[in-house]
Amino acid sequence: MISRVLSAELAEHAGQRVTIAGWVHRRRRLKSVSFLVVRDRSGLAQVVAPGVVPGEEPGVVPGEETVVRVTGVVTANPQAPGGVELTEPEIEVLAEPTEAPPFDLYRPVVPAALPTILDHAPVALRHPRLRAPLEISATSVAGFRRTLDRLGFTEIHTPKIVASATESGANVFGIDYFGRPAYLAQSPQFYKQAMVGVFERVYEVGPVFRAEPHDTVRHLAQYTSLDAELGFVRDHRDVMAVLREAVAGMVEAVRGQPAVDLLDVTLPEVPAEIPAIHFTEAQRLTGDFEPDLSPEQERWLSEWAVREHGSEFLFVTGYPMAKRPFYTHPDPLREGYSNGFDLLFRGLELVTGGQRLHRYQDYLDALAARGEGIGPYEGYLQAFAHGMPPHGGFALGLERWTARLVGAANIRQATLFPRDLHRLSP
Ligand code: AMO
Repeated sequence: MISRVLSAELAEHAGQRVTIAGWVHRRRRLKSVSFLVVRDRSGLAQVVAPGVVPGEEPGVVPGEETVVRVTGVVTANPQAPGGVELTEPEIEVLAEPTEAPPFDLYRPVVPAALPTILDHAPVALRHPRLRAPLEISATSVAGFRRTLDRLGFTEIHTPKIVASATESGANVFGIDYFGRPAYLAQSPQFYKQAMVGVFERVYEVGPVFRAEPHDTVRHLAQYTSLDAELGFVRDHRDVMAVLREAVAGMVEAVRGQPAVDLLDVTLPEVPAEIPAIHFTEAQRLTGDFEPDLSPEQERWLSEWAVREHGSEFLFVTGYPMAKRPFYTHPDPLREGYSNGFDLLFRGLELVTGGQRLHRYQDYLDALAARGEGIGPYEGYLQAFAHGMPPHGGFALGLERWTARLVGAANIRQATLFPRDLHRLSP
């Protein structure tokens, strides 16, 4: 077995004969010399081969996206990536592409429009700038997990095939479950609450499904939800404090990551206390008194928070009960308003959360008030029948987070194989 050296480690092997492996990122054939840039998971390595010999087969130096193993001598060259290159190479082809890439993957900026990129995602994502948001997503999730682990949360994995809608009946995908109607989970909401009765503090990172009929730059039909739920809270403010820690942990996790530098991402500062305004105040500031905030209002409020508080994050608290799901806890001091909040980040709703009802009778009353029977909720209501502490939680949309972080205009630029109104493949 030949031990493989990664391109990022080459400099440590100066003077030695080593083997690298990866994809031909770029081939440049000149008369006197040919350059082969090999891409592996850690970056790029330059290989210098003899030039094109007249009459020789062009296939001697393999073309772009050929999978190769190259053995050569690590030689200093200040112009090469990492300051070294491989000379005197032996090149072995592991797999030859049967099709040319849809566009040149070696160009520093992607020479294609988003639909082309998405149509060719399995190969397009090999471009360092296209894969970078996904690296940032992965690290963000690691930071989320690390923070909540530190705070005594237990990670859970809940069913994605469920018997009832959790958020609203409108945007739920129905499925045929062995002849019975069922749904793809819009949220782990009911299960994360039930699990507060077991672990007190839980989180989940998983897919959720929304039959979103709108074709927008911020909605997907499947996205990754970063959910948390915790018991023994005073009210929603304890949930907001945990969310602040989770977001700060995500920012710290990505700090210094090569993908962050590559995309020139400006990381936000997470204030020790994120500014918060009441929903009615948000209405007054924006002069719009609709019972929900519009995307324009969210953008305006975000800019206001930067101006007034120097913060790219803003909590809006106390959303009207009428606009929140039945499990929402009302504000005991303000009729018609809730202990629910949203967190806005760079002009967009990033998180929804709040305090929940925790008494069994309150659930019966809330469902009755909405004209719903308890039938589909029987499993969920077990938790409350058997005693639940005051609790609350939140859900953060991972793709929205990454898109806002990297400044992507469209959420699909931060989504692996997006599912939307039109897209089911690749
Ligand atoms: P909500 O439905 O507001 O709340 O969703 C929470 C967060 O998920 C993201 N999000 C989406 N991202 C991409 N495409 C979509 N279609 C989409 N819909 C929502 C947003 C949003 O803030 N159960 C509650 C959460 C809770 O109270 O704990 C819920 O799911 O970033």
